[in-house]
Parts: sequence; structure tokens; C-alpha cells
Amino acid sequence: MLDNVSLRFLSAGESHGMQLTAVVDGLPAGVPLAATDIDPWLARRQGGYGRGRRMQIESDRVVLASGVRAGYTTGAPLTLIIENRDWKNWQEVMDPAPGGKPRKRALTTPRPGHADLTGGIKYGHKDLRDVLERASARETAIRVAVGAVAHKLLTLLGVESLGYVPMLGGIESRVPFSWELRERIEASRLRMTDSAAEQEAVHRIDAARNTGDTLGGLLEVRYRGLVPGLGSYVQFDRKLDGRIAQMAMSIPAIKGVEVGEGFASAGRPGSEVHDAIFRDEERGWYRKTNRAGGLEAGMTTGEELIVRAALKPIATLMTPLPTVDVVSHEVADAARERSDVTAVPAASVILEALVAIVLADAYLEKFGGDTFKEISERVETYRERVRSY
Ligand code: EPS
Repeated sequence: MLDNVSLRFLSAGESHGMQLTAVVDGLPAGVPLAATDIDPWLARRQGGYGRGRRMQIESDRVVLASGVRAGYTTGAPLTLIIENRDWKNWQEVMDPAPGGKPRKRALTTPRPGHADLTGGIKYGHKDLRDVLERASARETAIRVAVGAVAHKLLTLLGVESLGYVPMLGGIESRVPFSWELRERIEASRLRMTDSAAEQEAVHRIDAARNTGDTLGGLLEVRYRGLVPGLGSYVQFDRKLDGRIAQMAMSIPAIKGVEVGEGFASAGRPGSEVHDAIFRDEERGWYRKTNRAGGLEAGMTTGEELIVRAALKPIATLMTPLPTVDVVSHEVADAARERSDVTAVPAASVILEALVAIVLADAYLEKFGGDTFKEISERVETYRERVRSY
């Protein structure tokens, strides 16, 4: 994490270990918080057509092990825990005690596109399970829990968010995003905006499953109700777009990030890219277009924040690509355990949650105080200052 952050956290835990854990530091006292604020996010992350058997085993629930009493944060570090139900099937394999039985389920055939080979070389492991257990996207479950806490804080400050899937496996949604589609998106198996495209994408997922293949896609998150001026232009590591991009790229399998019209704006003249500035007594400062996606010069503009990311297909292929065994150095098929055909809908929930962490951090940096009351009063005073500027 960067030095200037106000909200810090670390995660720990393996995919088939006992549990996933996060310690979150820097939350103010007095934020109403309960497991019921977090568990629905975990369920949303587990959802989506095209996920594998692991999601049927798990039923992720958070344990608030420190930092909350009687439904309110105390200002002390928060400990979040998600137990891995599957651990009971893996206890022997994951046993931390020295000696014991020879390694079961050792893995020596690295999957192209995953951490296995480079992780093995880097950390000196020949049983690549020592790499993949931590490199697994299972870790995102606990980070989504942290994001849900951050999101709770943002909600109390008048911010609203939604993540959805504009494209999956090459099938694009044809209905443009609108906030009115929230219920449809939440009810959709693929978090898409239109049912025709969703149906096509479901067929594509079935076809990929039949050929042992996997699919990627695009995810987009929207945030509205943000104050202008979160982040800063004055130092490189305080620029909010950079901080968001770092967080987005930390999601396994994300290969690209854009804000607003991003890559498309590169080919257009400036007059068709920048958002003209308007002001009136009722609305205050505003833009009629939002091609910048709510960020200019590393700061929120107060317009909707729009972040898009590209997720590559999952690296575990049931019809595997060729690889080389790290022990025998013989040509082999890459390892395959169960896997998801696609996790694009889950990734849209993950991105929504992780961007919340960056935004909550930015709010605490600008309005930080020891109690939630102090922070919300400062936000209100600032909103008045923005209106009269
Ligand atoms: C995941 C749990 C994992 C994978 C998936 C994400 O569980 P298992 O390895 O037991 O099947 O299903 O991770 C990957 C596909 C990957 O390549 O990292 C989860 O909880 O989201």
C-alpha cells in the first residue's frame, strides 16, 4: 500500500486453507456495521452462470472478529474472516505441521497464464501448489469483504454504486447502462443489461464448457454521488485514477483498465473528448457530457465515476494447453482441477467492491477524523463550499 493512504488493509489465506483473513486499519469509530452489510456482497461474488463446483461447496459468510461492538466500529483495527468450507477436504494437504505424510496432490505441470511457473521459479517451489494456493482468485472473497465495509462508509456519505458486464465472451450487451436497470442487473445470471445478449452469452458459456475452454469479458463499475476533488494532482501517488487502476489491475486476470471513454478517446480530436463546463444556480457546477468518466487530473469531478476493465479467460483449461513438467522436464498437459468457465460477473462485483476501498480511502484522506460524525459534518461543509464556489 502507498504511504499516504488513510485506510490500510492486508489479506492472508490460501484457497484451500483454513480461512481467509483481512485486517483493516484506519476506519473511524461510529460506523454502523454488521455481517449483514458484508454477506450479500459475498453472495453476489459467488454468483454468475459459468462458475464451477467450488462455488457450490462454499457459502461465504464473514466473521467480524475485532473492531466492532454492538453494531458500530470502535476505531480499532477490524479483523474479517471467511472460513473455507472446502478446507475440511484439504486439511491433510494443507497441514502446516512439519514432517508428516509425503505431499498429496502435488502439482508439477504449470498452467500457461497462471502464476504457477514464474511463482515456482521465484520462490523455489517444485510443488506448484505452494504457488497456486495463494495465487488463486479465491483471495478476492476477503477483499470483497473489505470493499463491502468501505462501501458501507460511502453509502452513509451519499454514494451509490453498481457493477455490470457490458461484454462476455465476445457477446456485447446492446442495452446501454442506466441506474434504472439495477434490479435487472442484480437478477441477471450474467449481470448483463439485456436478456437477449445474456441468452447468447449463456450459449457461448455452454459451448466453451463442452470444449473445455474458458471465456473472458469486460466489466464496468459506476459510482455516483461523489464529491469533486477526491485524490489530487499535486503528487503522482495521490492521483486517484492511478490508485483506481492499481487496485483494478490487482484483480487476477485483469489485463486492461480504462476510465470513461479511455481507449476510444485516443483517436478523437480534443473538441470531441473534453467535457464542456457549465454552472447554474440550481445545479452548481456540472457537465452535459461525461467522457472523462468522472476523473480529471487525478481528481473526481463530481460527475459519475466510470471504470472499465478487461478480464482475460481463466487460465485453468479443462482441455489443457501444452506445458513442461517442472520436475521431469518432460512435455505435459497443464494441470487441471475443477475451474470456472467464466468469472466475468463475479469480477464486476469484485471491481465494484475494490474501487469502494480506493474511494473510501480518498474520503478519509480528505475529510479524515476519528469519528464518523466528524467526517460526515466535514463532507457536508465541503459540499456547501463547492455549491457556492
Ligand atoms: C475461486 C475459488 C477457486 C477457483 C477460482 C476462484 O476454487 P478452487 O481452486 O477450489 O476451484 O474456483 O479461481 C480460479 C479459477 C483461479 O484460476 O484462480 C473463488 O472463490 O472465486
